[in-house]
Amino acid sequence: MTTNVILVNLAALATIVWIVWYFWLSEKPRSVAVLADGGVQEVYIRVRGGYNPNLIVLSSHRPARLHFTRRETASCSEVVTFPDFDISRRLPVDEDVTIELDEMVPGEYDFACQMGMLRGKLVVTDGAAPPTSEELG
Ligand SMILES: [Cu+2]
Repeated sequence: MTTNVILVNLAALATIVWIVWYFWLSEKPRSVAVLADGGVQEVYIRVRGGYNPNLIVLSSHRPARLHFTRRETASCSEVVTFPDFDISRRLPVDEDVTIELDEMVPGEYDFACQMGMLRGKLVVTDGAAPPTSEELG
């Protein structure tokens, strides 16, 4: 193997490592729902190259309202799906799309774009209200 081939392979490997880290391993800030009047947990999610936040902590004792706003035209993020709840929603650019969820059994529920490239997760805990950031550590 010539040096050039080795360098190309190393560059390819570095790219793969970066992709794995970026999409699956990097810790993005988690979000705790805001409790609105009427006891509904409100969460605002910005969609642009991913979901921000992509880790959302909810209480199992209250319904939730997820507001998605897609700030890009890339077709990848056009649809958001919640496979566990059989929900699939189109996200028109710059529109607030609200997904209403009833009280959920504690657990983890993934959401993603249609091809599963953008991913997020709801973490539903047994707390009476959304946990505070101190409780989360
Ligand atoms: Cu996609």
